[in-house]
Amino acid sequence: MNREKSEKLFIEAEKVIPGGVNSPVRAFKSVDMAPVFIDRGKGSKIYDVDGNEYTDYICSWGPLILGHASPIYFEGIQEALEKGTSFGAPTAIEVDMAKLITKAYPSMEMVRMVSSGTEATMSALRVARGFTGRDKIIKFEGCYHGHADGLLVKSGSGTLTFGVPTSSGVTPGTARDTLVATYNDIESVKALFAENLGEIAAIIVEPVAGNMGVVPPDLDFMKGLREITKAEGSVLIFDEVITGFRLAYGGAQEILGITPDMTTLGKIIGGGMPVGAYGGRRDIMETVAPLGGVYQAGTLSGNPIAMKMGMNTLTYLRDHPEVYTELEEKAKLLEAGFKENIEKTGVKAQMVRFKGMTSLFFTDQPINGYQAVMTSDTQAYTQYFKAMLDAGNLLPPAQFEGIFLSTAHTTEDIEKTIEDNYQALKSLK
Ligand code: HOZ
Repeated sequence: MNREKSEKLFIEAEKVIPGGVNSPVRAFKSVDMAPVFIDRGKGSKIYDVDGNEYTDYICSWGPLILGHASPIYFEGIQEALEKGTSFGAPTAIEVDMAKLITKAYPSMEMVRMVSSGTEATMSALRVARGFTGRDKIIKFEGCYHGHADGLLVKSGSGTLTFGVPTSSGVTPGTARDTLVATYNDIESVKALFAENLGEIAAIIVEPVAGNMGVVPPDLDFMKGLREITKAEGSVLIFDEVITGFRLAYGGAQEILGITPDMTTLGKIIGGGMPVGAYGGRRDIMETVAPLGGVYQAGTLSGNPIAMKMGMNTLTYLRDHPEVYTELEEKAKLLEAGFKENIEKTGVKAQMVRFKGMTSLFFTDQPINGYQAVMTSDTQAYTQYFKAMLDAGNLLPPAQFEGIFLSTAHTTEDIEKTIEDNYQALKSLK
């Protein structure tokens, strides 16, 4: 495949943008090649600037649940643009959005819109600290909650890929308040509570881990988190930036049957525009300014164009619950095909699926947490990624990320990807 224009653009980009990209994983560094620069997308397909077509399994890292450039996202957008793009004053659609979210997530009695998932998690933690009057938080090794200082400690996603799970530039003082436990291991959480009695403001967790690749939760572990936070007066925060409106309309909390105190959302709720949200119990959210003393603000928070794209997506999902069975069926098809190929080729790999979320790890270890994930052979992933790209499949350019599907992915798309997967796995031997 000729990717000359992408390669040239990358050389130019590297001169003026750190690493040539505006978000590290996009640099394709861990798969040892120049990134593809995108021109456009339509449905399940994405086209690079050289005119190559790929079936897209990144889907903007989650937001595009209806595929690329679906007319559903754009309904009424022209009229909205003509009214004006930003007012710095409240608009009616923000009330509609808040009503829709609080109805879909009954644990969120009040919600505040922000402009990214990072802002949502950062703000939720500030609120949890303000509410409890405590400083420390617990997160899990390999879980990623955006790039706020206190959350870049033993983090996931790009930080795993680039070997910097704890970022430089995070002060020891900040890092000290972030305690790190082991995902799916409730004993590690109990030990931290025992050592820090009365000091822990919150636990923040991806209820289905998606940022070290997909790691399904152990239900008893998740229940354990609910019990211990309740008993200790700490706030349980579900980071549903990836899982919210993706696993089910009501997110992972609906599927697991666990009610967190606070939830963070992003990605799908913006329909492809930069949007995040945090919310939770009324008594907790009433601490947010101007009602309470926890300050959080934003010029583009609740932006009317972003709200319109988000509402278009969410109302579609609300009115078409079959989307979720459809996505799960597609993920099952991918899972079955990849598993058969692993068996046939004898490559050491694990295909993991939770509802509509999947990951392929190059390891012989069953995937039950961070330790198992980290046994993956990233060299094998690199080779595999390149073979899949050349065959017309855009996968996440890093081992420790999830595969994203959309309603636009057809059975034919997936069947072709399964065949390409077979050839790619075979070429690894
Ligand atoms: N943090 C995202 C992956 N989990 C990557 C975001 C992006 O590069 O667009």
